[in-house]
Amino acid sequence: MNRIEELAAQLDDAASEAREVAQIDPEGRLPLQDAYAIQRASIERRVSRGERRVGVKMGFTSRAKMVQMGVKDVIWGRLTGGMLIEEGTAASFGRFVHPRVEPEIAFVLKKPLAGHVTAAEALASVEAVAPALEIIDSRYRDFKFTLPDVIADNASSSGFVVGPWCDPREDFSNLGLTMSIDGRVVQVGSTAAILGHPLRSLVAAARLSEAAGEPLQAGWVVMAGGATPAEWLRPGQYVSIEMERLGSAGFYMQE
Ligand code: OOG
Ligand code: MG
Repeated sequence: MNRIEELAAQLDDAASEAREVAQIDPEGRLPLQDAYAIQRASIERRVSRGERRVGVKMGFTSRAKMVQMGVKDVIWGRLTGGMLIEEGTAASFGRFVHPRVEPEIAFVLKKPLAGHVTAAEALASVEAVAPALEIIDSRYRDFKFTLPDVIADNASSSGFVVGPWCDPREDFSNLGLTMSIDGRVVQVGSTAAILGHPLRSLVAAARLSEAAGEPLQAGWVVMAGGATPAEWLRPGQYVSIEMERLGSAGFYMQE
């Protein structure tokens, strides 16, 4: 096994066993290309166990998230079917290391989308948009990482919940949203916090995934990134997002 595969195995094992590991690059010296190669190899391991690639997640697309985690660059990760938590169902707390949750907006594509595209081209490829929640769960001790660390760890992706799919002709550039835990509002924001317009996140996803040789496919989901800081999750909680016009989505964190 080469070094990239070794680190991919380490992170994949940590994720599947819900076990924390030490940072792999605490000084942040690893070239980003190598960090993405580790991510790719770790997802290949999941796919070889039978998980299906279902899309892409974007990270650090809002200032709130950049400030919370101390990272300034937009990153991306790979989504598999094993990460999907059906809306309204329960996820088992034991499957996570130290999970957090954040409110997002999701796209599902009706056409492939690749390379340098305009916002209008991106919109034309969208089948539907939905309010969504992402469960992030860094595999690193204390949820602490450098940019190469978090890229290698598939951008902390661990679970995602998608609400009702809505017509993308609805103007979703600046929709108010709240995230609630056990009925109490814990975060308030807007979809405009995501790069000024969530379509810009889809434009970036099209460019980055094509550059990695894995262009966005029809049927894939793209998670645009957290609109507010993330909140810690605890067993027994019910978490929901309520988004203006698009509706709501939620899940239970089971003991
Ligand atoms: C990294 C993932 C960032 C987002 O939506 O900005 C992310 C992390 O915060 O652990 O998912
Ligand atoms: Mg996120």
